[in-house]
Amino acid sequence: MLRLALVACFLLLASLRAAEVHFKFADGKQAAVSDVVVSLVPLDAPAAAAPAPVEAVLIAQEKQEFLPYVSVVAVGTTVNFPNRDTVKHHVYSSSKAKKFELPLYAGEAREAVRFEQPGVVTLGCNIHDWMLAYVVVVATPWFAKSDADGTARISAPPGRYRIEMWQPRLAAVVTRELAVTDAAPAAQTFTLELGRDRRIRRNPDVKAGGYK
Ligand SMILES: [Cu+2]
Repeated sequence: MLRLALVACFLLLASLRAAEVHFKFADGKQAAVSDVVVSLVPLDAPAAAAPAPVEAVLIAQEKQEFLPYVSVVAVGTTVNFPNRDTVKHHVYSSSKAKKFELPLYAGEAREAVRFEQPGVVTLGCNIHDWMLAYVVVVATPWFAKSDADGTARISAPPGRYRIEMWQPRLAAVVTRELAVTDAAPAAQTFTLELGRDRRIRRNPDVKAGGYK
């Protein structure tokens, strides 16, 4: 009992020590950039072990699109791929960080997929060429994805970190260093040089996905 109380105290103190870092991402024209995966990799040893992911993540297929387009998960996370369409999908990835295949199926996928290696995993469907999504697997518990306003928040204990940023339209991962302190939330603003959107355009009457 005492031990439990001590652990609870420790966890409380640890959470109190976390500071929230605010991120804001824009492109060269000052437009907000969504779907930026940002993670903090501690530079001061010893790095805290990533807590075991508790929830399974869902990447659905809806209106013949993956939803969401970009996901970020910690190493060891299990992802389910429910098919909510009336047509069948054949989900696959041939990325180095995770090769897998869910042969043609309807409804719930037969098996969940566990992502064990850090890296960017590109998802496709063998039937629908335009279906494209990404799972970014990170080896740190401190990560987030920017929303439509181009903002993201991460709560992390004070210390020095390497910020890693990735977005489907970035040529490579962008890194910076950051010192997280107990002081007022630090706003981090980044201008990202984006390449073209690789998604295949569908019929503009189809109001699915985020085509621009
Ligand atoms: Cu499909």
